[in-house]
Amino acid sequence: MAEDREYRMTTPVVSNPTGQGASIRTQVLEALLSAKDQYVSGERLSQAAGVTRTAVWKHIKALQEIGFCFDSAPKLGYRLTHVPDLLLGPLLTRELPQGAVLGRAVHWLPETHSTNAVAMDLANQGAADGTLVTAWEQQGGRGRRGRNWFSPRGGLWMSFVLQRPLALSRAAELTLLCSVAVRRAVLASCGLSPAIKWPNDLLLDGRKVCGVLAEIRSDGESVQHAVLGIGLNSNIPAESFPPELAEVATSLSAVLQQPIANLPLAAAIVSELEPLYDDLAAGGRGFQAVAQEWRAACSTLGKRVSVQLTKELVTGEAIGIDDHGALRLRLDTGTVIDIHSGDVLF
Ligand code: BT5
Repeated sequence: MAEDREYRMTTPVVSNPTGQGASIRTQVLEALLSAKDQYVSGERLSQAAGVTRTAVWKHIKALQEIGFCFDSAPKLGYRLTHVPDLLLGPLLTRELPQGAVLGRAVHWLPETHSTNAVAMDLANQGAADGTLVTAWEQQGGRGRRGRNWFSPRGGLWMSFVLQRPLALSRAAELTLLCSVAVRRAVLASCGLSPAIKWPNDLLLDGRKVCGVLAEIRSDGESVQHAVLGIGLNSNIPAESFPPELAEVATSLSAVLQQPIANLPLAAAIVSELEPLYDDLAAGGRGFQAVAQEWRAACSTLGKRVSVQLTKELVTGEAIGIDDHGALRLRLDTGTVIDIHSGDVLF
């Protein structure tokens, strides 16, 4: 029974994405997917997954609970007739470019507190570079500075474990590169062109559609490992945002007035992010290489803005961004300051 717990809807918080249940589910699913629309016998499934036929049946039931549909026939076994648009490893991997590092291991959780928290645990345990944690919904999705991230079913909630060595001075570029990657993916997949608000917001019609949260573990000089979290409101009906977000948040489906397929969108994000991460981790140009594109999309530059720092609010003109992503602000006194972390208020 233990293996079923991982994807039972009523399970409160799943903290073991690498558990046995997940790997059996992957094997059962892969055997069914590779048979295309042919039947696979219970016997073959039980051999493929190394479990009893009763255990296979339980996994089939659990897969049904999350939206898979099957035909089953007494002598023939099971045949997949419908695959849900969920970021499960066997489904996402099929969409990824061959040899992609990002997403080479995928842990999908029906519900969790925060994919960033799970990914950081895995990173601390030595999970491979590129390991991806995704969830159907998060109960404690987190933003920067302890803020909450509203994460119901329908959105893309993804956190990558990044293990390649990186100088601490370059860590801020991760967020900026990620915004560029998501923006490109949204443009290619949905034809929408979000604006970038420094440092980590993507906006559509002035409302936030995506946020990025990079968290790092560092020895003071270099990044030991990082978790790069992406929260993209793909399929969230406008009316389901809570009152405090109703005026400031939006989703791709709300703007386009049609559902969005999450699997190809997630694959597009990975395809865009991979070369940018490669370049940064190899000590390449990093943010500099995409700075022009970033600036062209940025809604912060050239504006008079107030920036909330940890302890004070500063106001001035946003005149630029440096090579590592700091926001350059000309204060009303004429002094120019570089801001590494803060919240822009228009
Ligand atoms: C962010 O923080 O924008 C980073 C959000 C990162 C979320 C992802 S989801 C996958 C991964 N796992 C996690 O636990 N987190 C990451 P920040 O700039 O601090 O913005 C937070 C603010 O955005 C909140 O205070 C709200 O005002 C607003 N907000 C919360 N949920 C939102 C949503 N779904 N859509 C738009 N705005 C939202």
